[in-house]
Amino acid sequence: MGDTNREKALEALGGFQIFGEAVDVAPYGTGHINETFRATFDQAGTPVRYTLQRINTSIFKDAAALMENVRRVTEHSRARLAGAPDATRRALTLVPALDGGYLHTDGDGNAWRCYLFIEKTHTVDLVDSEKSAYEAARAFARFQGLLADMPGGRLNETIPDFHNTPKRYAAFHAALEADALGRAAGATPEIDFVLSQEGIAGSLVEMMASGAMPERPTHNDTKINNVLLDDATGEGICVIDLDTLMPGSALYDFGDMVRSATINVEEDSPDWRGVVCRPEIFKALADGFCAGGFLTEAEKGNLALGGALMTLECGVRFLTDYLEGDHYFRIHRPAHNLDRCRTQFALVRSILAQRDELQGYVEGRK
Ligand code: ADP
Ligand code: GN1
Ligand code: MG
Repeated sequence: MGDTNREKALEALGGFQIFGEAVDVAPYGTGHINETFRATFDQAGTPVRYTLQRINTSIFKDAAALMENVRRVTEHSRARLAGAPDATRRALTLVPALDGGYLHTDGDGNAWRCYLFIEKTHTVDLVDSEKSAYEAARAFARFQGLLADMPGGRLNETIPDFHNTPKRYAAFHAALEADALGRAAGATPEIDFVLSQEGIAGSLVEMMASGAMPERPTHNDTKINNVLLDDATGEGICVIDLDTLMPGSALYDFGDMVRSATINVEEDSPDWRGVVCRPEIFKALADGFCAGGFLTEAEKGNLALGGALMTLECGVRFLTDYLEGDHYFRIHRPAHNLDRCRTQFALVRSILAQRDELQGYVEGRK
């Protein structure tokens, strides 16, 4: 980490109601948008850890509206967990800023928030067992259950049209047309694949517009590493990364789990030619998510489609960003976004090739 980032993070910690002395601050996690740090404070001889995050406000344009969602959901979760001895491990706890709110804005206008660090948990980037997949999906289903009875009306839309796949296609077409960096010629197979799949892009938004698919408060970034798994038991105990809480579809949430968990390599692996959707992981996800007991027949009937669609959409977003010059997703090497879109498109192919079998499994469970 550059010293400047560390200094900025240390300075930002001073904006929160945390006591004791900061003894360590280091970048944490593998997210593409925000900056996450883990900070350790010495509190009268006891080390206490926190998660500090700088919100990317060029993407989340209204940090206050975002934090309002996070506050509502974390408070509601805590109320529902009341009495549980481990309630602070099962819901995120925001640390108040000095002004009593939950957002600290530094002198440069950066927006920061801070959570208690939940100890003795881990996350997985690449799922290594059916149990982890089941546990993560079960945790997201429980989270859906929590959101369902949250008072106070609709959540704020932190990124409008976030999972509107046709609009993602429109942005892709604009980027292709502009080809600002002359990168399109080097991405012909990927561009052709995107064009070949445009027929399914509108399926979910159409079902939602017709009322066939219900709108729900959803997480919208159900990447598998956004669930904390208990170190001792492997149980999915806490859903994190709440920036994209918004009204949406359960299929967005299930679909992004399929995208991030059934793949057999890391999201940015150059080995995209060997990418497959692991059916046993899909089945574990379906078991865990359906255990929530809230899905309608229309939702259950489209779980495999949701997986294909969310994976396609994410690939389209990576490719669009590549064509536009990598201004959205943080990259760590040239053509990183091109590698990312390749794994996604290979996964879409594999999901679609197995679609009947995957969906057949869900029908068999009904
Ligand atoms: P990003 O937007 O960068 O993905 P996350 O909120 O997902 O941000 O945090 C990044 C990583 O930090 C997570 O994958 C998880 O490993 C860890 N993490 C985040 N919040 C906590 C927390 N409160 N307790 C423990 N670990 C956390
Ligand atoms: C981003 O920040 P992170 O890594 O949790 C993105 C998701 C993508 C994901 C792909 C706000 O999530 O939509 O699915 O990358 N988040 C945002 O890895 O765009
Ligand atoms: Mg995350």
